[in-house]
Amino acid sequence: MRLFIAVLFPDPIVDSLASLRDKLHNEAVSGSFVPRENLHLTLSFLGECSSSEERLVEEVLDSTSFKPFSLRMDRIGFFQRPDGDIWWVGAEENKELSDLQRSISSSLSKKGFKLEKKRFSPHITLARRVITTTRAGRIEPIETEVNEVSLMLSERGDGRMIYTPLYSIQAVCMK
Ligand code: 2AM
Repeated sequence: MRLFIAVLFPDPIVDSLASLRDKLHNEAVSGSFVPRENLHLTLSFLGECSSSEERLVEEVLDSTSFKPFSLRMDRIGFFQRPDGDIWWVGAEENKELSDLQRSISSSLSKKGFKLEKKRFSPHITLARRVITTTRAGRIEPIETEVNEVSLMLSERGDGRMIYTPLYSIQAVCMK
């Protein structure tokens, strides 16, 4: 099974992301646009895992503790690709998010997972293989609170990706 760890968003935030995706879609010549239910921010991509590895990931999440924090998405941009670019909404520099991502990655590495060494660049992918004249830039900020992290199953079905939450941890509120 193919797994990744992600932050999912409440409906009103997904609505804002989906409307940015729709605007991009309207302006684009072509592209593959992420379905509304698949919009998420990846913290760690694990790739193909066995059931015992899945349990190890759950242990890692169980041992991860974080307080709720706010996250602000403030720009739209793209990663250049030869077959059309990957367009995303980017999050502002955020120490809580980076610390959370680092803590999960380091616990996964200690359990033997080989993770990609790429620098963490928090983003929500809106579309892939995009050909457009849209320009990258600032957006009306979208602000949300992160209080849950989910282990996600990624499957291909009916010609599209289906993402299913398998396990989640909640932020710990401390008074
Ligand atoms: P992306 O949105 O930038 O493509 C599920 O595939 C999630 O894992 C996506 O959010 C994807 O990021 C992320 N991911 C990171 N590395 C990946 C890889 N090597 N292959 C597929 N997905 C990857």
